[in-house]
Amino acid sequence: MHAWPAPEVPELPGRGPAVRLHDTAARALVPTPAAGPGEPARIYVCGITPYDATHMGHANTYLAFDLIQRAWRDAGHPVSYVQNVTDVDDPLLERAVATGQDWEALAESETALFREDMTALRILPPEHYVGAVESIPLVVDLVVRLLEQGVAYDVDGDVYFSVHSDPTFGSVSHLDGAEMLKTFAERGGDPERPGKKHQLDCLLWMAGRDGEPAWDPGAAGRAAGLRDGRPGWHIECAAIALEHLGMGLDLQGGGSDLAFPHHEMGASEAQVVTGERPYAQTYVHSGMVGLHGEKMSKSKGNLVLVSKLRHAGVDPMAIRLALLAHHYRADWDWTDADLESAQLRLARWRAAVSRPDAVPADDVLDAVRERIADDLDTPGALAVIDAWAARQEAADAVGGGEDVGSGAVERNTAAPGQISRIVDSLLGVAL
Ligand code: 5CA
Ligand code: ZN
Repeated sequence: MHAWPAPEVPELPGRGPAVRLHDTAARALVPTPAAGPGEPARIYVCGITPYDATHMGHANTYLAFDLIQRAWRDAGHPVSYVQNVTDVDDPLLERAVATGQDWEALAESETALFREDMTALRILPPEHYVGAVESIPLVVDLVVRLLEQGVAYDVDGDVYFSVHSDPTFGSVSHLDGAEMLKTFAERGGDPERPGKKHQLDCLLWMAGRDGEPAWDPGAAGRAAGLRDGRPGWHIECAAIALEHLGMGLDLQGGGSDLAFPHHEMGASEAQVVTGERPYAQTYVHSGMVGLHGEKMSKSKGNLVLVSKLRHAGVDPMAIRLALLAHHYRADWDWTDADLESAQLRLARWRAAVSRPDAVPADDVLDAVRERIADDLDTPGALAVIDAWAARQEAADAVGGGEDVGSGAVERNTAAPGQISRIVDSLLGVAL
């Protein structure tokens, strides 16, 4: 699958500090990537299930992982970035049936819209953008190996993974047994299915259902007893990440709704199949964006869509700034006021950088770098630029600065460009 065009990321002078992020598994801030400057950083971020358009929650999540990569690059790390598209799964097939569309056409058109939204928001694209359907041979290979290891089993033609074959199962999300069961049932799991060895065991391979697409598992798959079918959800991401990044990747990312079961189970599958650990060195989760007190979700339909705002003429950079005003791990509700204050801020910043000279910006770069490296404190980073803009406005108020006498304010011609490059490179906002 192809991704979307990459925005330019201006190089900044010097080098940013090591980035510290909150790791869900460690329950603490940790330095990322573990390797020193110059060493590559490997990141896998869970992609969309393309049955509806990009909403503010998606945008907020992909923005968080875009900012991490900008900060890593600024700290001297080349980045390998992989993202999937869950282009076959229950919710997609159900939506296609409900709306009378062809499921493939639905997946294709929503993925195309997602690419447009990501491009408009200046989100860095993955190096490998990989669909579930095109990854079926990779999934089959892992399922066959898990069957051979005796940690997968058949239930009426479907294949399940024994999650407790991983002795560290549970160490990503730290939920207790009761919370796991409840959350598993809410997020696509089937704890009550008869024939499973343990309620939490998850689907690896689903035999084809009437009227649903199914793929031939190939000779090795058939020899292992697989019927025509399709991948389970968690193994899809494990297979794609192992193929393109390998074990011990620096960061597995997604929204906080993916910590359990998705990232917990994917990690266990990868760790058991390879016999290595950890699957990922850090697990980073963004908060949930809601609307009117409820998590924004395609299934509930309470959506503020990126494309709808764009088509109404809203500047995507204002959308980006509206999201940046919240910490990436916060859960918050989108309101019109978020967008209005972002539009004011964008106009103010643009006015401040569009003059031939401005108050010096020498201390701004270090301050923004320091805020971002501290678990992506974007509200703090915006405050640094706001303070510079306020100094600029105050300088204008004391009289244009033409004559630098007592009480007048120093200006220089480099400052507007410096600020534009910092804001572009580290925050992704084109002024
Ligand atoms: N295809 C799977 C991941 S493999 C999936 O969860 N797709 S999704 O379309 O439902 O979500 C895509 C990404 O957006 C996930 O990282 C998810 O955690 C995130 N996300 C979904 N809803 C919200 C929300 N309301 N706020 C923030 N992030 C969200
Ligand atoms: Zn995933």
